[in-house]
Amino acid sequence: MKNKKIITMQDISCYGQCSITVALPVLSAYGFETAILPSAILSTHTAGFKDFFVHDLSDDLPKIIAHWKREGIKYDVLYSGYLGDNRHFEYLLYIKRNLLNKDSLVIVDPVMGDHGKLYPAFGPDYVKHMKSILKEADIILPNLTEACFLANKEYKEEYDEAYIKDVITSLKKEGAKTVILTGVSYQKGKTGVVVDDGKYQYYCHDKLETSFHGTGDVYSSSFIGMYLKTNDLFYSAKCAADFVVECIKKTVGDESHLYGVKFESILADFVSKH
Ligand code: PXL
Repeated sequence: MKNKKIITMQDISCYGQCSITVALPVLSAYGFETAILPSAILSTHTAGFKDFFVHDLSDDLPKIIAHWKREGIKYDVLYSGYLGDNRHFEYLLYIKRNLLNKDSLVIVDPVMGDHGKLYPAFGPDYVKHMKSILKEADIILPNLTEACFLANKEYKEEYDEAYIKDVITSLKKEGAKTVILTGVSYQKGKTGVVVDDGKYQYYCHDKLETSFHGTGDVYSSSFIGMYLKTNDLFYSAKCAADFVVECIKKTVGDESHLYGVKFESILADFVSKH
């Protein structure tokens, strides 16, 4: 799957190591050309910072997309993350229908929340819109919070495999095809990722005590880079989890760095070894 051209739709959080400032370096390190459709520009991400500045780009996006259409620009992979406005779902559909090459891939990270709660910018209406695009994606990459909102299931801190399988079944009823569900923990000190493309597989790894913002974006971007490189779903899901763990290890202990993970210094080495 070499030479695939990616378009990623998500915000630019100028500071904070998430969304586009993570996706671009990670996907470049895997060797993939990545264009951006920035949904909004924020001074920082919205979790953990107060009084952040937001400039919504919803009115501008149709002009960017229309120009691409006039130029005949096409992409092989559409990767969406934090969107931020209900209109962005229409734009995503338009790109899928008009600006993708044959045999393209649509990957949706339904970024909406964490730890059982939606992020501050989102409410039930946003969840409804996100639900409506599940059937458009080849692969979705929710964390457990997002999966529960999308599947209309109660979010639990403790659960068993039957609960996770029930959440996945409900996501599939909503139209999801391949589900990669992160943050699935069946025992203390461990967490992992479930990959379900018809076959259920689970990769379990150590859970580090400290959690950092933006690790979902590091996960999704490195999953996509690895998947485009290897075409191996489970291996890519596993490698992305290992990479996030390495990034967290690298960041723990630096009290001045609580907003994102320090992925930069270990990225090239990780990519070259896998
Ligand atoms: O990492 C997800 C994310 C991306 N972009 C913005 C966010 C968040 C999570 O809070 O606020 C603006």
